[in-house]
Amino acid sequence: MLITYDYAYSFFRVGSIILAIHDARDVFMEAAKVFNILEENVVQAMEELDQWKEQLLHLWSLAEEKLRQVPPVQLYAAAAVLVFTTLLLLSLRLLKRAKSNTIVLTGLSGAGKTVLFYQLRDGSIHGGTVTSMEPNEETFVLHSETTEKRKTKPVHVVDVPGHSRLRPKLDEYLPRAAGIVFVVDALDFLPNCRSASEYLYDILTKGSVVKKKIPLLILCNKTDKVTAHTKEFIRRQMEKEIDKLRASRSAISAADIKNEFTLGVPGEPFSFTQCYNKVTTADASGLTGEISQLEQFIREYVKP
Ligand SMILES: Nc1nc2c(ncn2[C@@H]2O[C@H](COP(=O)(O)OP(=O)(O)O)[C@@H](O)[C@H]2O)c(=O)[nH]1
Ligand SMILES: [Mg+2]
Repeated sequence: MLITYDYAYSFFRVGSIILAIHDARDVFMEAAKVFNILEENVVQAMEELDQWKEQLLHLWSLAEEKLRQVPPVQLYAAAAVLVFTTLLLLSLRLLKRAKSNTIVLTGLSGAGKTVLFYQLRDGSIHGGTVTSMEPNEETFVLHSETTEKRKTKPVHVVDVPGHSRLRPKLDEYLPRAAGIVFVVDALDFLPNCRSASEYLYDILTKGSVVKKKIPLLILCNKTDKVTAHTKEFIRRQMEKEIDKLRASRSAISAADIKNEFTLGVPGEPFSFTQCYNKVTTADASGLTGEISQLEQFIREYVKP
């Protein structure tokens, strides 16, 4: 872009400004070196500094002269392009470094995490599922995006088994997560409501989740079956269950401070809207591949 502009607005003039700015920068680099010498020999350094000052002034007058020859419009255009490109490059670099692309799939065993993992990766389920005892993790471009022409950013998906012995594993992944997907079995929901709510409560009160405000999606899976509960029902039931948990947990917390944060507003019935992080609900069917709401959540927090 800089080169195009340069060419459009007579190459050598703008080029000479950049050269002048570049040379002026060298002076600062040298000044930094001079600072080192300063510690050993102050007097000598002062002399050198004076020399550099002279050269700087000379360069400045040179640059001023050159700048005066260039029409103001060209000057502004060149300056604007320079500032704009620098800012753009800087912000791109910062964004790249800061953004995580990890999505953590969690929830009780049998909720359908592993099936969802394969649907996201392959768009199909490998011949049946195995009861995994190790977290399944991989970085890939979502299957539904593999046919797109434009380049998309790969997502690092971790499927952490819900087995209670493996729950400490979750602590390794949560701090790095861009988003958490809490998978709930909508078919067999009621018998598991309490344990699912306890698990969710533990996640929502973790310091790493609260401080970083990691968004969480409650994904009601297995909606291909007509007897599956609705996401509204599941949300309400879990809110009620967490409300009960809140009372019992705060009663024992004096002896066993396990949860780093408390949830909700004291004296008010618990609602997910009171959470520090954003909690939303969605439907899915890992079995039939209806995972568009899940993919939407992923792409909201892991930009393509
Ligand atoms: N009907 C139905 N069954 C599902 C669905 N997703 C998973 N299952 C079944 O639920 C069981 C547990 O799935 P799995 O992915 O292993 O659960 P995980 O323990 O959370 O990883 C398997 O028998 C799957 O076939 C779904 O969307 N619909
Ligand atoms: Mg699994």
